[in-house]
Amino acid sequence: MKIKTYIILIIASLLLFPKANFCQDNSDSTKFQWFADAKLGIFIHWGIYSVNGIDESWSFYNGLISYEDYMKQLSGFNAENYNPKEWANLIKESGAKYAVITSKHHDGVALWDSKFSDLNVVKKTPAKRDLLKPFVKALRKEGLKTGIYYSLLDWSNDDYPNFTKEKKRYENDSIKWDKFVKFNFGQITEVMDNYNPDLMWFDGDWEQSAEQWHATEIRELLHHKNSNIIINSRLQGYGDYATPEQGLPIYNPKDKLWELCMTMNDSWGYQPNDKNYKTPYEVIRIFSDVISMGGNLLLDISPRADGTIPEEQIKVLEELGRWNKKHSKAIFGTKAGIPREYYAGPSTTSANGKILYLFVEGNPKGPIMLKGIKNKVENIWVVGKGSKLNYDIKMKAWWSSVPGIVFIDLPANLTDKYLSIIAVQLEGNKIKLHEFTSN
Ligand code: H79
Repeated sequence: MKIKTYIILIIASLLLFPKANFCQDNSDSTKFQWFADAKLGIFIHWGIYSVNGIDESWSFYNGLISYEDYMKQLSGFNAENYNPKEWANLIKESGAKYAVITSKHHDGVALWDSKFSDLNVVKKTPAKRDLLKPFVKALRKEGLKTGIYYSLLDWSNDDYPNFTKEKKRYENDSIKWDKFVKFNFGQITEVMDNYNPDLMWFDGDWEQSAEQWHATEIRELLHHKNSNIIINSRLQGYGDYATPEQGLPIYNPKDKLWELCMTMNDSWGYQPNDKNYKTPYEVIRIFSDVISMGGNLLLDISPRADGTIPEEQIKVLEELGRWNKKHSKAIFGTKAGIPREYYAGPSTTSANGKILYLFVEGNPKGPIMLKGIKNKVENIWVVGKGSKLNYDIKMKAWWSSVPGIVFIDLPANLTDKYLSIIAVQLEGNKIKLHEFTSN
């Protein structure tokens, strides 16, 4: 092929695939290790919307309340019972390895004393202090990683084009837009300088393009401040990991880092009328599916305006913590499990590839079935309990390469209150799956 043809091909491919979906640099995998091992993070939506108990920012955007009335909530946001040490301790006890807190939602109300806008809790609410600083300190003391949520869009800022669903401030005004971009860079820099987060969780990117946000420069700024920072996907293609919201993937989104963010009821912020809480079992069952597919769960809590956490949410975190503690080996630091064709339930594999963890729902009447595993079984036991289990290998024909079916006997007293986990130790250090086409 002539050089000219090569050049044309390269240019054509650059035009067709202008950027990778994610910017994650795989050569730097150690940087992402803590995140891949963490499995559970706690999301915190705390803002003035907790005063009336209404939708965070969206309530005025969608016209459920006027902007003026929404902002009246500023006077009720007092944080008078806020105990960041207790928050961090509760998060630690849940088994989570990181937390992500809203520093500023789409309503533009910052939880720190921003030089770039007076619309912050220090200047405009009776809380009168930086609410992020003591929490970040408490997280670090507990050995937890710090994530900061920051909304790229700001519906309160006069230089930002969008105000509500019905009303835009302007269509094309490059002077105003440039002012807004400067403001955004100012606040992002403040967040980085004040809290040096391990993880930056952007939101609201959908309203503008990567070019308009100056996404590459935002990414560079973050890396300049902290070369180890991890960035979620909501930077118009310039983040590190996928961020599904409220939607549990059906199939394993293989070969990429991902994190499902999910509410405990149906609201991100505190809404006392919303009683549609997932039960501890449901949360644990969803969490099991997430880690079975190699992802993380970012589970939301929503403190009240005074800084207390609703009892229903504390209960879920405590139950989750109890279950995580008992089964920690099968959860933290593991990798995705095997496909459902091999075991009809969630599963994970140990980092060294020697142990397969099978999650057992309910109280099965008979033995559980594992098929298509070529490795020899060395040992089987109940995680968190230690009791060894008997098993039979059936259908193993000496002349066939098809592995036998492993039937594992479960004791009557097996069941955890939520999900039990069975460890299957295998020979070798890599699980070898048989492809079931034919023998
Ligand atoms: O902070 C919480 C929510 O307030 C915020 N993200 C979580 C963590 C959030 N809510 N909705 N969304 C993010 C996604 C919004 C999508 C929509 Fe649209 C915006 C639906 C309609 C307008 C994007 C643009 C999808 C369709 C058009």
